[in-house]
Amino acid sequence: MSLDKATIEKLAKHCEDAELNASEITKITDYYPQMTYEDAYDIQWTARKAKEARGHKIVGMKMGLTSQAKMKQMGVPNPCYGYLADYFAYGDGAEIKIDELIHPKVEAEIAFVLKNDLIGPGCHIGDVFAATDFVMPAVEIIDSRYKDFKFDLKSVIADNSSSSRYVTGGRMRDIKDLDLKTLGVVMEINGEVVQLGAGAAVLGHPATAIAMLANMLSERGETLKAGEYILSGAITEAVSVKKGDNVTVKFQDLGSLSFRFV
Ligand code: 0L1
Ligand code: MG
Repeated sequence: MSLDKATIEKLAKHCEDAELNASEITKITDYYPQMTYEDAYDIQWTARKAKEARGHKIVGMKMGLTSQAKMKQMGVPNPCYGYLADYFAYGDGAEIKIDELIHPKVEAEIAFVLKNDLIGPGCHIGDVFAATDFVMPAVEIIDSRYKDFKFDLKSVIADNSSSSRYVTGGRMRDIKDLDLKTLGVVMEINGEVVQLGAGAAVLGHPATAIAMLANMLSERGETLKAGEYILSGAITEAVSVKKGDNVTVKFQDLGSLSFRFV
């Protein structure tokens, strides 16, 4: 049985208030075990519309849980998606206020910017190559609103797939000039290497995640739009950070970006 409109709206506000106030909540399936995946995305889209109604712009999308290892670790069957609001965005050299977040973690990703809309279903990696304007480095800062990052897939979808901030920098490149599958990434925190990875960690190739996102969105009659900034999924494991930490991520062929938590 799925949730009624009033409950969807109540839960959207509950999750969004937790994000805005940096306050922990417990996973919502504890109280609504009957909720469906459609309910979970309804909650996410309701909170998204509330942000837009308050004047925020939605600047892009993210794919989450895109590594087989993470799906297995979380015991979830599929990746999930979320949206990126204007105030999530930071540039190279940024100072990010940690007090606005609960228990942030950082993960290295490749961002795609499209020159054409991508419309599912049936979208494949070739469509993504043809529609991509450029790719560039990104670091996503995830911050589940759930206590101790403990959730199930429905709860995390309702919580905008833990989306909270992202930092972008480095070099824009044509996707056709790169081998994103073998592209290496080194993450350092306070000068110490904490994670290494390659693009293949993202569903075998980061462009596969973008095709999957277009197909998932088509289930709601939505599309990926030209100009949107799209995070394709984590290349590295997510690493917890604290106030004062300096994060630098070096991307093969794409340059590097740095920022710190204050
Ligand atoms: O971006 C991600 O891969 C994270 C998605 C949500 C799950 C989590 O918070 O770890
Ligand atoms: Mg991510």
